Amino acid sequence: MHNSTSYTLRNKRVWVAGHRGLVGSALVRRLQDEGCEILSASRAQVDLRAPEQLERWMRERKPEAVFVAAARVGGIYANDSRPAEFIYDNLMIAANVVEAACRHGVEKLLMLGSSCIYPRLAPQPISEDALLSGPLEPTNQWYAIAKIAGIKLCQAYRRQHGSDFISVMPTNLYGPGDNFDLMSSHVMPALMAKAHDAKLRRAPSLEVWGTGRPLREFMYVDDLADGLVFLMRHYSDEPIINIGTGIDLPIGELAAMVCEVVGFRGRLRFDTSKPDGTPRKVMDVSRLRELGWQARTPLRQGLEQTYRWYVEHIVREQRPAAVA
Ligand code: GFB
Repeated sequence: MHNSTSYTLRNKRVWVAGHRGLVGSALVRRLQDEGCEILSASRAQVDLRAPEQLERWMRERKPEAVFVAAARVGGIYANDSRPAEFIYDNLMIAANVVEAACRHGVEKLLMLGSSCIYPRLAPQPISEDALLSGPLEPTNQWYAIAKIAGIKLCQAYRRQHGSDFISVMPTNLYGPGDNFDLMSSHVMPALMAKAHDAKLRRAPSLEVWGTGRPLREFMYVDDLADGLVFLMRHYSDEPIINIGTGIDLPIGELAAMVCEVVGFRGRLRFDTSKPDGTPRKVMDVSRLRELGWQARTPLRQGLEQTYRWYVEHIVREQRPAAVA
């Protein structure tokens, strides 16, 4: 594998597409240490699904490096119930940003994918070679297809135009800046919001979707941001790269750990009318380890940090204003 160790972000104009999201906001935090100029485009300024808006913005701002963290994302229910949005928005974002980056001579681009691009029953831990080797998980196949298109766009532009575009596949993420809305969020923020609410109401139990048996791997988003900057600097090749912790646990155990962190002592109730999704999804992260990077934050510590952020930012904002 050919790796370049020469790319530097120092003094570069670096565009974080999706800077308000979970990943994008962590990247903005991490990039403060890189001595670069961070560019961002609000949704009101540029709709990334509209090529002409993007074209104008690129001409004005001239980014030299791009992290593509903009996407329509959500948990199992959002993916399953809004398939058109998940496939259309993500396809358009990927195609428009890659094409515009090539046309405007962007030096380096990092496209974010997802572990759900791999077949539902891929051998575990999932290696990068499992891509397109079997049928996808039905609940998120729409999102997965768009993310696979994102990978293929980067590979095609690398081959035809020599663009230095790479793709990175993160595992399930969590951390400060996550979406805590119960109907659209991923499992971790949903459980945290439910446990917090159940604690305040002194409820006897908390509802967990599905059987609690599916296995998932969770990575703290600030670790991810650090790994992405590492790859931006040290990786330059066509094959995709997984990023994760390599450690998974059953959803039931995650729920118990979240309850402990939040301080909710009731029972867990499993609603088996809700889907489980993929039975297991743990990344093989050996390629990234060989390159010289690994995740740092243990799950328990990451959950504690996230809960502090949740109380500070979400609970406080929801509190009704004091009557004057
Ligand atoms: O995080 P999650 O929504 O997405 O759900 P996926 C993970 C597991 O947690 C599933 C269970 O088995 C859910 O049934 N779960 C238990 C819950 N309680 C809850 C709850 O209150 N809320 C939610 N949301 N889940 C997503 C994909 O799959 O993974 C995305 O749909 C993306 O496209 C993301 O790839 C990384 O891990 O199943």
